[in-house]
Amino acid sequence: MSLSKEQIAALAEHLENAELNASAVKKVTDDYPDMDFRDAYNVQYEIRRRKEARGTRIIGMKMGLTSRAKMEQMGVDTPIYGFLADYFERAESGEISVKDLIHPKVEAEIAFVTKSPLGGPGCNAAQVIAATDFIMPAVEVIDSRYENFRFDLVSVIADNASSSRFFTGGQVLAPMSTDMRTIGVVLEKNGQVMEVGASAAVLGNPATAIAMLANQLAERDEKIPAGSIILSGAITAAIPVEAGDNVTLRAHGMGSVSMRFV
Ligand code: 0L1
Ligand code: MG
Repeated sequence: MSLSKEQIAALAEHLENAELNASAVKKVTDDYPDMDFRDAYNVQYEIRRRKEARGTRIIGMKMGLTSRAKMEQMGVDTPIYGFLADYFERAESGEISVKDLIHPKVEAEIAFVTKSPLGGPGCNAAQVIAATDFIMPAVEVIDSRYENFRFDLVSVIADNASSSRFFTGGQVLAPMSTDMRTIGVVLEKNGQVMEVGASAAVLGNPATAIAMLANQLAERDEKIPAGSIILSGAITAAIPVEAGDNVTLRAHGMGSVSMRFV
């Protein structure tokens, strides 16, 4: 299917209003069951355009559904991407207001910060490592705009891959001297260990997820600019959070990132 410009604009407004008003909406495929991936990314890019037109800066990108477990859960074999707006970012040890969100969940990730542009097709993990300034631990707060976090792949792509907020912090590491496959993480909520994992859960190596992003963006004739922050995908399952919760991510050799939900 190929949605018209008017249909793309209407769906982008529908989803962005859901985000800004923190109110869940029905899936976009309920009205457009024949929408395809191209249509879905067109809606996502229209949401991005609306934000930029209001002065929001796009500071990076995220990869989603990068672990085998999450892909199997969704019945898909392709990771997806979304964009990170400036107001998604939160300072380490900061607070986050749940009233601005619908039903937030947190997941443990490794963030990459690039020092030179990365483009595909043919981008590989070695090129990602060469283009990366540093990596650091990150907690992504996902918040699907769809009721009960229920969606299909096309709907979640249109909804900017459930992006909403993220925290980075801890200790930065140089990519050249780090084995990015073996970073162990512990995700705690209110002092209790909720999830543990190793970074190889992300496509065998989180750098591979960044290469995949560069290759996917090449289909739209785009590159990852230098100075981008990129969330490489969840190492752990996502856990729900509510007001009063304290969350800490400990990443081996990279310190910790904490936050409080209010
Ligand atoms: O960051 C993620 O892996 C989430 C991608 C979208 C699917 C979801 O909301 O769980
Ligand atoms: Mg994520």
